[in-house]
Amino acid sequence: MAKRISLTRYLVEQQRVAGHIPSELRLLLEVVARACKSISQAVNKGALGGVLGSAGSENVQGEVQKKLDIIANEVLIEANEWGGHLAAMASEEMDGIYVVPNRYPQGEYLLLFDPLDGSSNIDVNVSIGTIFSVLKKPDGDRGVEESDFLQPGSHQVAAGYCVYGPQTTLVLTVGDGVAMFTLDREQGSFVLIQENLRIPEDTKEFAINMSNMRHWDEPVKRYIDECLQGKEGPRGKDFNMRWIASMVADVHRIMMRGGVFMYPWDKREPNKPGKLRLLYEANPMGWLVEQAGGAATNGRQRILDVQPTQLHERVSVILGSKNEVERVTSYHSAL
Ligand code: AHM
Ligand code: MG
Repeated sequence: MAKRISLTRYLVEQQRVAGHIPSELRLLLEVVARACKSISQAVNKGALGGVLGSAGSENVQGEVQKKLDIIANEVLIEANEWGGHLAAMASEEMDGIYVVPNRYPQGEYLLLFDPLDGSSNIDVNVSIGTIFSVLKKPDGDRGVEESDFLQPGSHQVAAGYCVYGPQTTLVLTVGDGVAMFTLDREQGSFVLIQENLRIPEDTKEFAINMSNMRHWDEPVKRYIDECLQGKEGPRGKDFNMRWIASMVADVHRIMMRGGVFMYPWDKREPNKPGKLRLLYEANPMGWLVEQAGGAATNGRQRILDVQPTQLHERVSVILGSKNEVERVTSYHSAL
């Protein structure tokens, strides 16, 4: 029987053999994975666990919070606050940062997350997930501040997501390619399925919410219009479309078989750069995609180079198969 490599062993090897991660970061990632297992269990129980439906509250972005948004947020906070590896956390579901309480030792890392991405899919039993990003606190000697989180994505030291779908799958990078693990429910551990995930450079599949078409900018309209013309159009090939409305599930499909994902700026709220959040959605996904040989831009700039100015800042997102992302990006500069 083929040797099974657990997440724990993979991380120990990353630390010991490859020297990619210090032990504190390894522990942090183990704790995040453990929290994802708990969230996966809650998701699986669904109505039987009383976890479906609205929590009757709104987050800082004015979105209605689902019970599972709050549960997942609490699971991640409780799992991570006492281990001594973190200084603070930030989440889509919390207005400000969560500083590790004084009763626990403070570490040097910052953890950012979207605890339950794809919230609109929770109650209809469609794939959802957790997205996370790890940064280092810039100055080790003073107390942590919100501005410490405002680092470009290129500073991330680890990033990943966990999809709660037909399988629970964790996808991770520490800057040395992308590895994928599936949760073995009987054993209670994540098992390595594939190392060095590669996204094909070309694709015939795009993911975008087509109902927003009338609000898009010209470059995005042009790209999608050319895809829709299929074999008879300038691209000379037919395209397929998928939109799950869970970024985590759409990105996972792209990790597996390629494609381009877009949530671009649009005219509905011209002052907002887009719908998705830079620090805990676009940056971790952008880095994972780049680590798998793909590309991620906001149409004008590499996402990982965007200098954040706010914790919950939004950004236009175009990511996935390299050649397609470059094409959409070139249409922006052609204007
Ligand atoms: P969420 O983090 O509140 O779930 O919102 C982000 C989600 C993404 O996962 C997904 O790509 C997008 O919102 C879907 O938006 P829409 O409903 O406009 O298609
Ligand atoms: Mg989200």
